[in-house]
Amino acid sequence: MGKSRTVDGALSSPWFAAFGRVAGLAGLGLCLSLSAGACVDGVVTTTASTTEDETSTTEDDGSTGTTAGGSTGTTIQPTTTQEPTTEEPTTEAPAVCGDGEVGGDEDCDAGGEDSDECDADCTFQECGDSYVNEAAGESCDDGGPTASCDDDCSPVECGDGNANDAAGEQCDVGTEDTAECNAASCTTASCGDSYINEAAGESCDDGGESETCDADCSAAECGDDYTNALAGEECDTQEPLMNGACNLETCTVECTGFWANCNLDPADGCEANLTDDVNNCLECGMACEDGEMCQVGSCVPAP
Ligand SMILES: [Ca+2]
Ligand SMILES: [Ca+2]
Ligand SMILES: [Ca+2]
Ligand SMILES: [Ca+2]
Repeated sequence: MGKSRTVDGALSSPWFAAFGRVAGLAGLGLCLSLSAGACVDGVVTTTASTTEDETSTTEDDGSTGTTAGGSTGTTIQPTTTQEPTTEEPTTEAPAVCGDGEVGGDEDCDAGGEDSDECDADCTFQECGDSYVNEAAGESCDDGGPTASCDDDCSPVECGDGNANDAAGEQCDVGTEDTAECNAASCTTASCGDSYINEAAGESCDDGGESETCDADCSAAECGDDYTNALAGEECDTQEPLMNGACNLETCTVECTGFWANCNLDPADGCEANLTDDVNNCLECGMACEDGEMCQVGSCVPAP
C-alpha cells in the first residue's frame, strides 16, 4: 500500500517525475555494471521502494503534503496504540499479600509477617481488631476489654492504671491509694470494706464498729463526739443530756438528783426517776412486785 501510494504521489508530483527520470538514468548506469536480470528486479523493485519512502516524506512536507502525509501517519499510529493494549493486563495482575509490595486493597504489606504498623494479612495493625500482633506490642486482642485483656491489648493487671470493668476492676489508680480507689484491690474506697485507705482519711477499718475503731473508720476515742458502746462509752457528746450531762473525760453519763440512765441509752439521757419508777425503784433494775408502787424510792402496796 505504501508503495503504491508513494508511486501515486511520485506520479502526481512533477518534481518527483523529474527526479525519477534522473534516477532512472542513474539506475540505467548502475545496471550496466550488474547482470541484466538482477538489475531489473533490484533497481526497479527494491531501490525504488526504499528511496520512494524516504523521499515521499520530504515530498509530503514540501509540495503535496495533505494527501500523502495524512495517509502515512494513519498507518503508523494503529501499530503504536496496540502495544500498550497488550501491556495493560500485566499491570492489573492481582495484588499478592506478602510480596512486600502494596497493591490492590492492601493497606500495607510487610512481606507476610507482622510489623509494628502492619498485620500479616496486609491490613494496618490496630488494637481492637481481634488479631494479636506481637510485633506491635500486643499481648492479646479480644476486640475490646475482656476478663483477660485490657482495651490497650495488654493483659489484665490490677495496678497498671487501666481500669477494666469486664475484669471486675472498679477502678485502677496504679500502686498508690487515692481517696476514691484502693490501689491494691482495684476497688472503690469505702469505710467498712475492712481495708484501711489512709488517702481516704481512714485510720482504721474493721468492717464496722469495734472496740478500737468507730464506725466512721476513726479510732475509738472519748471526746470525739461519737459514742462507741463497744469501746465502753456510755456517751460522747457536749450536748446536754436530759436530767444530766456527759462526762467527756470518762464518757459516762452523770445524772442529776434522783435521775438515772438505766437503759444505757444516751439518746434519752437520764430517763429514770429512782423515786417513783416501779421498774427502777431506788436503783436501776429494782422492780416492785405486782400490786406495788414505788414511793420515794420504796416499793409500797398500791392503793
Ligand atoms: Ca490487633
Ligand atoms: Ca487494670
Ligand atoms: Ca476502708
Ligand atoms: Ca467516742
